[in-house]
Amino acid sequence: MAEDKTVELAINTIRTLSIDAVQQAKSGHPGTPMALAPLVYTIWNRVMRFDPQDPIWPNRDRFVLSNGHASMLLWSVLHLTRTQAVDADYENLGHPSVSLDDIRHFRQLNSKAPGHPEYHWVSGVETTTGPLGQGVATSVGMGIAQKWLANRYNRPGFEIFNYNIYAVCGDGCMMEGVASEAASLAAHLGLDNLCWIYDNNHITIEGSTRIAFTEDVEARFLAYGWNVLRVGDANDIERIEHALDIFRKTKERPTFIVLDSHIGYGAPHKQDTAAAHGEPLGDEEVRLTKRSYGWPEDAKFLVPDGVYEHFAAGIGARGAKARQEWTTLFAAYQAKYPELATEIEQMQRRELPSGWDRNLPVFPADPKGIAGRDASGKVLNVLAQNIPWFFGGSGDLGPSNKTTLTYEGAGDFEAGSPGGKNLHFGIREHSMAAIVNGLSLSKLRAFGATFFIFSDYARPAIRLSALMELPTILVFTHDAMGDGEDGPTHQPVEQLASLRAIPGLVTLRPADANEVVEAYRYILQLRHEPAVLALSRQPLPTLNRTKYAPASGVARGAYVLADAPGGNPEVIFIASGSEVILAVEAHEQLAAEGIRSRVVSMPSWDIFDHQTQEYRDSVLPPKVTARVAVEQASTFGWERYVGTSGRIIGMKTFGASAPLKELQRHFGFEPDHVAAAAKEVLGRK
Ligand SMILES: Cc1ncc(C[n+]2csc(CCOP(=O)(O)OP(=O)(O)O)c2C)c(N)n1
Ligand SMILES: [Mg+2]
Repeated sequence: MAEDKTVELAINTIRTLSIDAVQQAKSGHPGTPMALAPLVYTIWNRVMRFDPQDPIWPNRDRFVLSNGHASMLLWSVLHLTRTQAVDADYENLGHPSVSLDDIRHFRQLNSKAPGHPEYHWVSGVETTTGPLGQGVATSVGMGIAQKWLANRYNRPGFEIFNYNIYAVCGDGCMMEGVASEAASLAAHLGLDNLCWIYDNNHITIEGSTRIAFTEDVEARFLAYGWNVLRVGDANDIERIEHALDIFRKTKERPTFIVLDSHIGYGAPHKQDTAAAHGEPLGDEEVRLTKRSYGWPEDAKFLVPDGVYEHFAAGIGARGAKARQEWTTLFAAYQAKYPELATEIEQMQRRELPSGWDRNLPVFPADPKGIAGRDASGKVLNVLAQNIPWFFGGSGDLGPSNKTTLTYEGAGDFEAGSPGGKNLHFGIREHSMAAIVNGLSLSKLRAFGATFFIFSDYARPAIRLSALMELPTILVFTHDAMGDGEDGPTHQPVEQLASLRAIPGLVTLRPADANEVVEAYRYILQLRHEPAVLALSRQPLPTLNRTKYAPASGVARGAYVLADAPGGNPEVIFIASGSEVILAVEAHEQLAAEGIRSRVVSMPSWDIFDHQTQEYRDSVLPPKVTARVAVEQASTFGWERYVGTSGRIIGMKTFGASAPLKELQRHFGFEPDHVAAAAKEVLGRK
């Protein structure tokens, strides 16, 4: 009985902390934490193997709050379990991740209880959520990661990786397409380490789900091939625990638990209404709600005696024991399998193994050249052999993206072969990018691939990689009008500008095969930034690097590729990707006419912008204002480099369906046109 009382007290503490925090902030979402407190209590205190003392222990179970608006659930439980804070260097900081003071300052600047769960800002958050559907989709990447890690590292008697992933979601997540994509793949891959719990409360912001969402969600998940369970009362923690137990015993299928709940549970006037979703309850309703819980009506941010101790005795004790057992096991593993243990440690710290860049190709000068995607394919195959935990795949475009790992033993990742290094995402670009995030959050080095135009289908998850500071890699091919006849639906125009606008995302568009190699060399060394590669479909001449500057300049974002005599140009060409060769040809033409020009290859704006002022001025001397930028993409933003008196040869419309040569002529991507633009800015027409 006393135990029951404490359980109730613990659950009501989660509820009332959530209510008080939202009320104090005058903003936030109280209703769902009130309804799901028993669920979160059960997962955390009874089931999860998670040690609050070490929230980054590699074999911990993962908890994802996909309905991120219910963040107060997470702040409450991280606080009550006294989960510790860890910094970006993976050091334990010796203080709690979320203090009661943080909760009092919910949604205020610098509080560790922000509006939505933010990985990297709050220890114990496994992934950033808020854009609905992302959390569950990301959890599929975590499930794939666990399978891959177990396959590579577990040995008889050494279950180094056997963790599970719990993801909580709501009607919004269920409506979002990205969740459907991910659910379909999760079942195909038989991810029995994955459990989604669906908060079936029939309420979203506009009211009852009757207005827009009347499908049979259970039938849908059955059809995907999930193990579908139902708990009819969100307050019945025994049934919840039982369902979670069935999940852990179910093999070869992910589990989907439908949980019938009442949003705003216990609020006499707001329960089961949309008003409970995203508004403070109001002082009077707060009092009445607390009365219904048997809580002191005027107490605020109250953690009753015994509640911290109750969590310490539950998840605290269970988690500490599990971690200590694992640590002992890992020490024995280290003695027996030192090389594998070293890999695990390097991976956890996002380090690269020694020799990671050996055998990277060097491409000889060749006027015919090689396509960016082909050079990329060669590099990927070398890197995947040098770095065991580097792998990925495409959204059904492997043969076009040239991302297939073809070396002996690379293999396909499938339910029956979880050690394969070729992932097949199917035609699901959005969830592909979210899954790559999940793999990266699990410390694997992962890439996804598709046509550049379909980066738009992946963009929300790419944005989250940047927000989370994850070193993910997206390989986008067919970066401009190279696929000519496919026409404007397949020709990217605004994609480069739009990706360049994402803070912290490294965007690279290499000019030839050796720039592709250097781009990968740069990207692989990133630990906290995602990168996007835009690669050509068509062959690009491989520049003669004895005549022109070495491709290692890529690491500075932009570099002087060809210069005027004495480094004293009258006019500067700036170009990226397939247009660099146009600038080089224009430069040679002008030289023959006695006009002094410089060619700057600029594969990456963001890398260049992070160089010293001195370096940037040496590449683009401020006194040389005659400048021409050439890029087969939206002209948007190039003014920053060419200034008000420069010229931009780019796209102001969509493309068209025609052979590439004709398109290049039509849109002005020809050396003569580029040279003429230079004369124009010099006033020498
Ligand atoms: C992609 C996306 N679209 C819209 C929103 C805005 N939004 C936040 S919560 C919400 C309603 C969610 O309903 P549900 O998942 O059922 O949550 P509940 O109110 O039941 O907790 C919406 C539309 C969002 N966060 N993400
Ligand atoms: Mg709902």
